[in-house]
Amino acid sequence: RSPAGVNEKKSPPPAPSKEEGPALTVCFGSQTGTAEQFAKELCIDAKREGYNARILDLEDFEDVSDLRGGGGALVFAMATYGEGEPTDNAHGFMKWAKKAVAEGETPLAGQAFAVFGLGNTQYEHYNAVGKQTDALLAQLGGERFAALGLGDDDGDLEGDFARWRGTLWRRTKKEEDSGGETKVETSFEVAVEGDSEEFSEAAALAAGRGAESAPSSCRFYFTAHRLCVVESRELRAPLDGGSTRHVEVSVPRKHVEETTSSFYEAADTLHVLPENAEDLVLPLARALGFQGNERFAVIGATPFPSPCTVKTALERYCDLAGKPKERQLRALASVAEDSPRMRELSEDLKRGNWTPPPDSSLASTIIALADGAPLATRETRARALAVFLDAVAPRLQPRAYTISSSPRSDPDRVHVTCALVHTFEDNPGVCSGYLGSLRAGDSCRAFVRPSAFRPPPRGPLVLVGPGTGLAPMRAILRDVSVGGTWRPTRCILYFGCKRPDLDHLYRDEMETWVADGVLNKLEIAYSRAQSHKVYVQHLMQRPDDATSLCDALLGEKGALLVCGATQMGADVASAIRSIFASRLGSAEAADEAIRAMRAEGRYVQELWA
Ligand code: 2AM
Repeated sequence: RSPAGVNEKKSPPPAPSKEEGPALTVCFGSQTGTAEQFAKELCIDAKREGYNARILDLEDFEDVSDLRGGGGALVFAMATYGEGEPTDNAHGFMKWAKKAVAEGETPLAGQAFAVFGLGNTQYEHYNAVGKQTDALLAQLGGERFAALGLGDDDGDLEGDFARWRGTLWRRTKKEEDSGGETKVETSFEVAVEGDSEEFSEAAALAAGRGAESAPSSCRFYFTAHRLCVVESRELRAPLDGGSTRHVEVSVPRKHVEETTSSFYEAADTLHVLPENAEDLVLPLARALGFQGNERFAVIGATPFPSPCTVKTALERYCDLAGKPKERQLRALASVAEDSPRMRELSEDLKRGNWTPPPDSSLASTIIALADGAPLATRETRARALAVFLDAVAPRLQPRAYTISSSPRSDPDRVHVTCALVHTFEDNPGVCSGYLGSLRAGDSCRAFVRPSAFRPPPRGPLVLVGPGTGLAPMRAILRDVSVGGTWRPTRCILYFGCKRPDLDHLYRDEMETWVADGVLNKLEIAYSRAQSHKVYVQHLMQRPDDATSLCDALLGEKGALLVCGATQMGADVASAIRSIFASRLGSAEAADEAIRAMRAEGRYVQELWA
């Protein structure tokens, strides 16, 4: 997977001295927190190597002096988001870099840099941002001291990162020999009420720190709204164990009354903050030496709101569901040395004798290791908690759902259509189906992020949304049905599902749209209603469909919206290409027409792996 054509490896930045090391800045572009976590780890590595390292959230980037400050090397951890876009916090930086390159400037002349990109090979624009950053920094005059690293979240992202990270530093023999005995560094400590005299003062300080002092990647812990679930119903027949739920949550009253700014827009994403189940959190708290109801305050950083109880922190801010990683257990073992189980584990880890138990999560592994007895003592539990919260558990990330309603048709409700892979009941404690597990009367913490899924307001609209890819199409059609923002000259919908009696989502609503003239053409591909598969792209290629698609998209310059699985998106793209090629006479002309549609915002996709 290593990229072709990267420059040969140069020597790393100036050799560090142990006292006041040379400066090094680790920058990150992170959407869900993984790149940020990698950046933190790189920073810890760099300090160990003797650098005077600091972290720069690219959200805080203003101009080149932010990168030049200290004069040392730059290391970037850059995630690619959506359709090959930078993460929200990296937009400003990427814009600056592209502009400087376009103007022929070299503000980073001689600056040592290295880039690690986080991406997913399931997406068309694999690691686009990591690759772009690497190229831009070189064009700005920077000198690469390590080859571009690319991590694949569809494969082994952690492993890719570990291998790249290993090539970054020139390690001395002595440090290699120490075999990971180094003290775990954390970016904060905690004061536990009753254990520490510092608690009151720390609690007052922590309570005074709001969202603005939190890293941008977890500000949502402070700013999310508490929303009430008003409705939750199943959209599929209970025939094959699958579940797709229609969930409606309330819009905060203030936004319903203030009609000038709506709380959300059709097809935006609702980010829901999941919570871990109590029956997982309490045994974990006990494993760390707590009951759960003890209050603590974070000292020195603002990773999440505190003071809070141990139970709240484990419920809301810790991702407990991932597979346990060696690095996480090594960190925990270093602070729970009193526990014979942890000493044993530590030895096993050192000898490379440890493999994660099959089907276990981080939490269940730790609970099993504790086996009913706490891993930390009263004296060590505050440190164990700080290490667990900062160096072991990743921050729990919001789950994004495409909104399937419009503020014009549904001003006081946000609708989402969510497919559940596992139901909450099957897999208690794991949050994959958190929103779908909630019922009317429950509440959840959530916030809205704008999406790029904004078709032009006029002209013909061709909507292709099989399965839950229907969600943004429904949002737009509900808007059209009340004469909202979108007033297309006509609407064509291609929907796909397995069978009419099984998973034809919102069937009644679709029929009403047809009857009311909101939809001028509705085509449904039932993939499993006959002996061979029929998909949306097959229907689109029938001669009459191909003609009307060319008329709408080429003749009348309409927009094509595609939402659903990546493979479907790729198949639809090649169907469109061949339809256009027949009409326009060549594949080149078809490609040119597709390029023009993309450039004019008339070919919009939202695809997921
Ligand atoms: P299948 O599960 O029978 O293969 C929603 O998931 C619908 O999209 C299902 O009917 C599913 O069919 C279909 N689907 C699966 N892969 C597809 C693809 N590559 N292109 C279009 N539709 C696809």
